[in-house]
Amino acid sequence: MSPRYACTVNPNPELNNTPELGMDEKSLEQDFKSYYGNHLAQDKGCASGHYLYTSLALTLRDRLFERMKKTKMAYSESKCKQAYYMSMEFLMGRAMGNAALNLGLSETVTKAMVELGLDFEELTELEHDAGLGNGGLGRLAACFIDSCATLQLPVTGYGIRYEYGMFQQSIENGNQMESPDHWLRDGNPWELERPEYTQRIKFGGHTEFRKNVAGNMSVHWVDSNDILAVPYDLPIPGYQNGTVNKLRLWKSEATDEFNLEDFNAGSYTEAVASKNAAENISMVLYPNDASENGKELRLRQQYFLASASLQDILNHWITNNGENFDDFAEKNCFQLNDTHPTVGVAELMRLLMDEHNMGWDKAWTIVTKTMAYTNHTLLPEALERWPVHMFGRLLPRVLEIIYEINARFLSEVARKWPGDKARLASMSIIEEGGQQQVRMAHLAIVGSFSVNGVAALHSELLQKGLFNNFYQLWPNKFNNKTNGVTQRRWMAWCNPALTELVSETIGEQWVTDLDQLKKLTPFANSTAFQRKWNDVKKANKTRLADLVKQSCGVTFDTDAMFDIQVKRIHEYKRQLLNVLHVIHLYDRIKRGDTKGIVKRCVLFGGKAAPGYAMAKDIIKLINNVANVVNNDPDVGDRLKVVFLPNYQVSAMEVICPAADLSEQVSTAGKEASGTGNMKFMMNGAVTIGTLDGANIEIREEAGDENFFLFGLTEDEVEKERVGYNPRAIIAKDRDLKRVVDLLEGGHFNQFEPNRFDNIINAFTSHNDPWMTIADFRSYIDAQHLAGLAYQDQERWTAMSIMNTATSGKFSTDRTMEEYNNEIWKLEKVSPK
Ligand code: 26Q
Repeated sequence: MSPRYACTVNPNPELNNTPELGMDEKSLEQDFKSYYGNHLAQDKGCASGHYLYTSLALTLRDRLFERMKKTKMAYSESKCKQAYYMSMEFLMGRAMGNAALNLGLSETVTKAMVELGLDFEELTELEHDAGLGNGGLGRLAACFIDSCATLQLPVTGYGIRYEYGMFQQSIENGNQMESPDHWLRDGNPWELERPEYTQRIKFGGHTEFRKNVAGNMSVHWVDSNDILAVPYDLPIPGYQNGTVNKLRLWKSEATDEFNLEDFNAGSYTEAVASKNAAENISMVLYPNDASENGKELRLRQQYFLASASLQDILNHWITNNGENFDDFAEKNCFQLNDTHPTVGVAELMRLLMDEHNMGWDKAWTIVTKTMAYTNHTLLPEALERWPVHMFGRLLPRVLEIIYEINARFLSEVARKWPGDKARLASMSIIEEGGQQQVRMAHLAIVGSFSVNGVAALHSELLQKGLFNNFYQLWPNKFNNKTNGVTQRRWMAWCNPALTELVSETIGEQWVTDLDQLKKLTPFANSTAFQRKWNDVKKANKTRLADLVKQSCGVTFDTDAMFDIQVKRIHEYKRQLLNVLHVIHLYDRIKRGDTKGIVKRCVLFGGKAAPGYAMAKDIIKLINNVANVVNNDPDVGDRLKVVFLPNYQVSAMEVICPAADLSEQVSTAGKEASGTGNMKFMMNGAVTIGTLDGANIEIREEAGDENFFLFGLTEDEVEKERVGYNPRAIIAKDRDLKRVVDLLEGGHFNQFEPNRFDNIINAFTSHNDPWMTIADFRSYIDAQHLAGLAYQDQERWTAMSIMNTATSGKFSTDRTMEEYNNEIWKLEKVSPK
């Protein structure tokens, strides 16, 4: 433990009797003024919004920490089992609106601010997004911990406090530009540094085997380069229930004994400068949403997270139980968010054996009773692998343990399938041949008692395909947990007008029991209710149109259908298919074939991994097509297209309430679940989608008549691959032929010859893994039907209402109940 802030006996118990904070308008106003004038020392000379924002944030934060202490006390007094959500990403977005909502202070704060001549909503917009994640997986972690706090489940999040989050995206001449997101520059009022819980993390060095006086062998990891992990806690409030859980994020720091050699050789400055290497570890989030394999810094980050978190949890255990670990597995559970923190399987073995003198079998029993693994991808190329030589150089002791885990595991496989060498090789944690690699997914499955996918189809495909060997060995480990999103942020906070309408119609219970939305069903065809519903949608569309005007300079007509695809840019997500449809509409308008065409505003948004050339080409194509379409007088306001730069959580809060049509068009079998699809559905958008990921369950809930289905099924995709000939399909489809001719003729790249050749080559290839052309016709037809449906206002509004009404399943409250009932088995604890 760090000598900094070492705990001493508190001499005065009075200090622990903090007076309770007021929750009324006057108290908030008073605290606000005190923070503004005293803590931040503002006077009439300044009018920076930053200080106003910070004053309110600190006022709310006090009330969160007050409840966080009580929650911690309740957990510790009840000695309850606890779960830890370990994730390299927590895509939190902004905290202020959520804090006010969950503290039950939305109205009070709004009024208090009015008293001070301020606008609460405007203040919330001054907050920088906490962009500590890439996309779905990171935002899922944020929704999960929100729901856990609301359900009063004792769950703590563990992650990394990146100095730089997801990069900021801007568009120059149609191209994505990246710039660093220094989100902590202006300070972060929501976090609390906890140096007294600092942990020490080892890297490098080597191992030594020693015999003690009793003749027992012990292993020592020596000559390592250590760094420190300093925790910062963020409060995670439940919805108006007194519970505030915590998210603990680790920052790396140098130890003070860094580079003693340099130091003693008189190189004081060089020694101090080498602090940099240590502090690098938590410097930046890797901006890839599919794996970028083999980067040493990334492995350092993963081990840093796993080791710091496990040591923290073991220290806490020892404080309460001493070195007796008999009940440890009954009281603790680790949920691994993908394989990213999976080195923790071997690290927990190391800590128990090397630091706490436990034997292998006992330690292994603890590990395999406490670890649970969630998989988020079906793309084999996205499975994490680490070169053995790098692993061994960085984490020598951990690699030894992985070898031992593997040896014991392979002998179990050999017992079940004697002589089956091929199976042994394919299941081994170590991949042989060429350069040896550690397969992290195999380590996760072997070390966990539970392995889950994130939607029904995804979990089924894991069992049938990717992990079939493991499924045959341990069928009972495998299960499904369909994703969700929190309706507090994704409806109550981001769509206040809809919230008011829904609550006045069916009551407020849906905020913590989303199935209540079913009660909207009888209103789906009511003229009066439809009118109100449309007014809400219209106001939300106006808000988005303002944002689009401001960021892209394009005017969106709010009578038009808002057709939206926002998500990371990836070939499997097929933004390209959407662009082909846009070009098709443009072509029809140009040739005067406008029958049945509805006015559309098409919006794209999303970031491409900086090294993913094809994804960046797709962004360029979208922008070039937008440029041509938006500036063609023949098109007018029939069709508008924009690429909204810098898509992030706070942008989605404006986008999803305004959507009419939600584009979920991935190649079947490739999108594990999707969660944007759920946010759109909740806010009354109708989905056009393939039978992929959670779309399947969305359609089951909404009903076929409230969903525009198209495309090959996962089975059909695999069959179509044989003899797939996109050129033949293009030749036979006149609409498609015209679209491809426009592209090949350079219509969208007049001054940049060959700019889109890579894209054209990709979708016309026999080996196109994403089968874009195979789904074109069925997509165009479904789009046409969606357009016709939109023209029938009443029908469309009923579809919209029915989507919201049937979205109950997609609350993370339901997801978390399932994790808890089937994996964690925690009891709910409420603070006094
Ligand atoms: C791995 C190694 C090195 C660098 C980066 C990575 C990395 C980082 C992020 C790999 C993957 C991710 C993120 C994956 C992700 O967001 N997956 C999505 O997870 C959602 C929540 O379950 C699903 O809804 C989506 O279908 C899935 O694509």
